[in-house]
Amino acid sequence: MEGSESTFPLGQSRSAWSFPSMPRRGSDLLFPVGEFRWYNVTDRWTLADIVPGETGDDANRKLSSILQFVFTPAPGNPTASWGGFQRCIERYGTDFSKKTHLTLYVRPTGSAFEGNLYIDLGDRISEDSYWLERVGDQLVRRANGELDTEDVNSDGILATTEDTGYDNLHSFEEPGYSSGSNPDPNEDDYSFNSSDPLSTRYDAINNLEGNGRLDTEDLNRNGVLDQNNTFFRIEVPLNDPDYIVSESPTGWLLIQIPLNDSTLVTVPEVSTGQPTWEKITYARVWVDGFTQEDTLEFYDMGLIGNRWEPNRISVFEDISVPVQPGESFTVSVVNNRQNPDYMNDPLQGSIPAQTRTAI
Ligand SMILES: [Ca+2]
Ligand SMILES: [Ca+2]
Ligand SMILES: [Ca+2]
Ligand SMILES: [Ca+2]
Repeated sequence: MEGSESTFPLGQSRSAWSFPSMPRRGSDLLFPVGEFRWYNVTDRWTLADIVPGETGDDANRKLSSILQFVFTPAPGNPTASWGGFQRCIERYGTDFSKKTHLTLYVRPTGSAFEGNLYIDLGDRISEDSYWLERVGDQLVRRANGELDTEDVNSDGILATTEDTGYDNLHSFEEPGYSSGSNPDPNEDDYSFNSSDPLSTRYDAINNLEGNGRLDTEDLNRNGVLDQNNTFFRIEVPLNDPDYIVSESPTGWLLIQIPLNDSTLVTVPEVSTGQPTWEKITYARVWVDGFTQEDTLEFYDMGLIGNRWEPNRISVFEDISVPVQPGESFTVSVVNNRQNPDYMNDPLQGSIPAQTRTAI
């Protein structure tokens, strides 16, 4: 039964994700947004660092797809403060009804262990994102109820004049601009230089002006700012052994959550309708509960299921032991990565075939 899982990756490329909308009902005072950034680190981890016992050909090759998320909670109310990132998975929705688990490798540091990690999945997640907007003299990270887009002529194509950030102003048009002392008044210029020191290297990597992309809040490209919420919320426990499948010496956790776990998978108050797994359009990854700046790293985040359909199992009336009330038979998938105690078929001849037990 190895290799029979089908996986839908949520994606771990920086550019696949955008600024998030507010994940809870509430005011910015009660639930203040923090500062955050996300980006790919390419020279830090190998597969063997992440997956205990990995010995394949690529085990010691550096991975290029680790998604690192740094969150700095708001100083006034750090543990209530939130941050995250979100995306459209598939603009008309994709069917997860055959999926059974959320799976991800995650590596928390510091106060992230005590924080909360959530993954929201649904047909509708508000597109009205929190971005650093000029309000009078101040720059405020907030959502404004309007569709913010660089695509001023709505043709879906990036014109050279459109790569301005959501303020629709080039830096030299922003209030207070001075080429020497204030070159980016609205603080939305993209920059990345791999030779910069780590402490500042990623500070402007999520900024939208000059990033070479046509950015828009209209993630599903339907021409409007969708503000409805109909989604499932999956709480990802970072310290509950019931859900931690493996832990590497370098601190990477493999966590799997059954989608039918009613404790961790809920429909939150902010959701206005009953979501369905048959149509998932958006994903939002977010945190709260941090007490200070800390980091979460992600690898292989996705939905898994297996190709057997539980309801197609039939009972051989004559030869089987009758199924007792409360008993059920389910088919699940094992592999040597996510089930470290599972061994492949023994070497031929080591066990007489007729005594083998099906796994
Ligand atoms: Ca907006
Ligand atoms: Ca700008
Ligand atoms: Ca842009
Ligand atoms: Ca839209």
